[in-house]
This record gives sequence, C-alpha cells and structure tokens, in this order.
Amino acid sequence: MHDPIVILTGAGISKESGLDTFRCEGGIWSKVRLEDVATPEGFLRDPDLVHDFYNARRESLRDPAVRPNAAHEALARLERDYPGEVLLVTQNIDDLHERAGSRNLIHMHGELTKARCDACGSVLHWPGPLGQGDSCPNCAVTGRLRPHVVWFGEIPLDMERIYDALDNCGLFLSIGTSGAVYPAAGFVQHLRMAGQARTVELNLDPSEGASLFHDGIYGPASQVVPQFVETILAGKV
Ligand code: BV8
Repeated sequence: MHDPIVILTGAGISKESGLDTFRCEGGIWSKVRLEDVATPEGFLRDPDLVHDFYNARRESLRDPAVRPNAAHEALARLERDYPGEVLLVTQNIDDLHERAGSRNLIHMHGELTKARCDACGSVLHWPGPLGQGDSCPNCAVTGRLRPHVVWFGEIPLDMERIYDALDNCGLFLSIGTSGAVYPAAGFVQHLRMAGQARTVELNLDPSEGASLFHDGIYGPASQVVPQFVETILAGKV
C-alpha cells in the first residue's frame, strides 16, 4: 500500500536555480521591508513600489539561467513514478515546479506569472510587467490589477484541499523552508497531533520547526532531494 505523500516547498528549493530566498544572508527581506511590498496596506500606500518589486522578480524568471534544478526535477519524477498520490504544496510563487513537470501542485501563496483584477476577480496569465496603467482584459477597468500573490494578513489559497491532503497522507516532506511563516509552518504540528504521518525535513540547515519532524536531512536541495526520492521509489522509506 503506497500512502499519499504531501510535500511542502519554500524558497530554499529554488536557491540553486538562482532565485533569492527571504531570510538567508542577503535575502529579499534584507533588501526591502515586507511591510512595504508584501502586505495589502503596502500596496494601498504605494502600488508602484509593489509593482516594481514583483515586476523585477517576474522578469528574473525569464533569465535563461533560471531553470529547474535537480530537486525540482526529482519531485516531478516522484509524482510520475510513485504508485500513490503525491501532492506538492509550494509557498513559492516562481514557476520552476511546473517547468520541471510537476502537475499535482498548489501555489498556496499565489503565482508571479498571474495577475488578479480587484474589480471583477479575474485571475489572468500575466508573464510581463504589471502596473497601474494596465486594464483588465475581462472587465476593461484600469488600475485595479494586482499580482496574484498572497500577502501577509491575506488568506492562503486552497487551504481546505491542503488540510484534507495532510489529514490523509502517510508521509510529509518539508523542503527548503525556514518554518517562519504560518499557516505553512504549522503543517508539521498539525500532523504531529494527528499522529499518522511520518514527517521529514530536507533543508540546508535545521529550520525553526526542526524538532517537530521525525527525521531531518540536511544539505543543498539539489543533492538531498534526489537521493531521498530514490529511497522512496526503492520502497525504503
Ligand atoms: C494568514 C508573498 C490567516 C509572496 C509571503 C504573528 C504576527 C503577525 C502575523 C502572524 C503572526 N503569526 C502568524 C501570522 C500570520 C503571518 C505570518 O506567518 N507572519 C510571520 C512573519 C510570523 N501569516 C500570514 O499572514 C499568512 N496568512 O495567516 O492568514 C489564515 C491562516 C490560516 C488559515 C486561514 C487564514 C499569509 C502568509 C503569506 C505571506 N506571503 N510571500 C512572495 O512575495 O513571495 S510569505 C514569504 O515567506 C514567501 O511566500 C515565502 O515562501 C515564505 C516562507 O519563506 P521560505 O519559503 O521558508 O523562505 P526563507 O527565506 O524564510 O527560508 C529559506 C529556507 O531555505 C531556509 O531555511 C534555508 O536554510 C533554506 N535553504 C537555503 N538554500 C537552500 C536551502 N535549503 C535547501 N537547499 C538550498 N540550497
């Protein structure tokens, strides 16, 4: 019997693909205040500053050097080759999991390549720059488009589907996340209370919640994730 697997990823899995993390040395939050660029209040106060912040990150996705690494590819292989269900829940707003081939995927904090219209609610594919002068292609209203990203104080996406999957999984992997942001950081605690899933952290170094996991495997994701995926596929986990 192959129990369902739920995987949570964070910015650390994309680090070796050339994308910054948030809280490591020199990370995003050391360059810009999250209150200014990752909150609804910040967007209301200075929409151009927020658009510039996300336009720069969206532009970095188009850099040919930014592509899925061995960790993204290993998770896509696991979804393809594991006989049970594999659900990938990412906090990341980059598109590297899709580009690696992952399909059963939830972006709980939204997606950099999408925009949302606050006038009509449309969620739109938006790979290029976004600004206050842009109009919604569906309702034609100008100046009401925002990044389709979950900011602090906003409710993450697909939470019901995520908790259903957590309550039915046999194995939970947490990869490349500091365990600093809730509710994602609380998933392992939720599982420990339910008691049926094995929980494993794979990270460069122990996260804030390291002690809550049954096992911890430490090193660069591009090394530890493919190795661990092989042990799962060999039926050794
Ligand atoms: C919510 C936007 C209610 C998109 C992000 C107390 C006070 C105030 C608020 C709160 C509080 N307690 C809880 C909250 C709520 C708040 C919160 O958690 N605040 C924190 C700061 C305390 N949370 C919220 O507001 C959330 N909403 O709670 O709504 C609710 C709750 C449940 C159900 C319904 C309603 C909304 C949170 C989403 C905020 N948006 N970003 C964007 O711009 O990207 S959060 C931001 O942090 C990113 O999404 C990022 O993904 C996320 C987490 O960061 P990580 O991915 O973990 O990245 P980090 O840099 O921190 O760590 C990287 C890790 O990788 C490190 O451990 C490092 O060692 C490792 N690493 C580095 N290199 C490698 C590596 N690992 C492997 N290999 C490598 N090579």
